[in-house]
Amino acid sequence: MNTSAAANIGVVGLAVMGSNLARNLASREGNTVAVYNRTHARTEELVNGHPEAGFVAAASVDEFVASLARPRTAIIMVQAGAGTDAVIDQLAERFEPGDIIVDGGNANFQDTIAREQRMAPTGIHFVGVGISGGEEGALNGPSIMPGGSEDSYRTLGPILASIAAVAEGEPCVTHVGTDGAGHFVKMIHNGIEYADMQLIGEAYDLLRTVGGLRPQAIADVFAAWNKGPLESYLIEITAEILRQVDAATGEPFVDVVLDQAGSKGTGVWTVQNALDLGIPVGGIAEAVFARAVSSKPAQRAAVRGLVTSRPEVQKAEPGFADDVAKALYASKVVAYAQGFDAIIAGAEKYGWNIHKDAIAKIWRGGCIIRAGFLNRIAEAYTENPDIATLLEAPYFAQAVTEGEAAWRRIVATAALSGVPVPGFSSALSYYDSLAAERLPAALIQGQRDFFGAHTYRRTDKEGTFHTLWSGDRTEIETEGSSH
Ligand code: NBP
Repeated sequence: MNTSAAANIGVVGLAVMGSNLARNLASREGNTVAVYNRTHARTEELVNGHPEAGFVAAASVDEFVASLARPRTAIIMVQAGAGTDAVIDQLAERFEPGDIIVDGGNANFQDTIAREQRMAPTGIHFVGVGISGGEEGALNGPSIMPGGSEDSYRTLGPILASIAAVAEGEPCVTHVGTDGAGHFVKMIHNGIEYADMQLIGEAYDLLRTVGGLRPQAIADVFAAWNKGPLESYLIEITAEILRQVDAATGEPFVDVVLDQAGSKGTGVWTVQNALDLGIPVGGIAEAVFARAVSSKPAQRAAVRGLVTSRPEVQKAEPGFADDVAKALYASKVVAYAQGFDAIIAGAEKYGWNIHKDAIAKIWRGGCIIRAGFLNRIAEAYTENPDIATLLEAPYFAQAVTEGEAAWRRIVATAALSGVPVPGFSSALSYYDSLAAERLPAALIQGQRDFFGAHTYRRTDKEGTFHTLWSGDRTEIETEGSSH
């Protein structure tokens, strides 16, 4: 076993993600990679399977730590939660001030903030890094979202840049912000991914149910869309999935898959945190809920059993697929606008100096939501970092305005045809809410004042007011405000 302090970087946790990341690191010029896994068989499997990588294998934590050159830098790729804490403790016992512990797993950003605080008195840097792109990304180049201190990024940055995906000549990595910023932005990335997938699912459903197209034909539509403004990895793989034929039955693959979507939790975290931050992320929330609805077979069966007739499916007018594309694009702009709003609010709350354009750029490669579209977002935020919403950026404002009539037609057609489009319709309602001259929130304020004396403000003068609803219904000005 080679345990001389020869490795400039180490990986702990050699399941699929850790193994692939270690191989990616080892394939880059100048890196010597130490590897360790709790169950040694996994280490042996990796090292024996990839002699070309020149791994420095360790059979114990002590050996692993001894094999790292100073400042020691180790990336943890174990199951998020208790496993991560166990490994942090093992490394922290042996590391020295200036050494760097990186958590590359899918940690909750609040845990990352707490872990960095716990580590701070020791002088050991703790860095939470969001890594997106699944196993393939880990091996060939993921999108990387590091948090942590500026100081640790000086050492870590070049290593991460060497393994990141490259989009238009730029590595898909940027120092997102301090402590939990990287894991926060990774969480929002996943939330946006949920929304994007749901919207694509709705577009497929409309093309099939209203458009009357077979999966193969819909695959052609998606492949054509992938050559225009909707170009993205998710649109590309959707075409491939729709083309797939089940070998056992000869049916389209999509028809033999049980229609109950699973999830691992980052979408839920995004919505929970957005709720805490007071940021409307309806597009993401509807996507999370749509998966939950799909996975309620008893409720679905109960209502299906009650329904005696479904609405007549509307006739698809010429240009229907183009309308769906426009509705998809406009809804997607809304979902991304909402995601970026959550990032902006998180940055304000947790004190992160986040560059929105840089985040859009690092999502252009390596990750699941990679798309040319992100260039437009980067441009919008570079041009004016202070826009109130992405919908205000000239490019997106024009795209949404141009697609608006189609968007409305599609949501109306879906409603009349009984095709569920929670993503499309919630995005349109969000847009209409922002665009409305007056919202019924005024009436809600009246209700709140009526039953709870919550007070209200007026449109025509400053101050806070309450109507004496159970008295003579005159208005009084009140001290302070609880509106
Ligand atoms: P898993 O999440 O399946 O975790 C398995 C690894 O954790 C094994 O190496 C296992 O060691 C180790 N481990 C556990 Br479990 N408890 C441990 C403990 N108490 N002490 C030490 N090691 C422990 O691995 P994965 O699927 O490769 O994912 C790794 C991380 O990457 C996770 O945080 C995951 O959420 C994240 N991830 C990210 C993406 C993405 O696209 N970014 C995709 C998939 C996963 P053992 O071999 O001894 O059991």
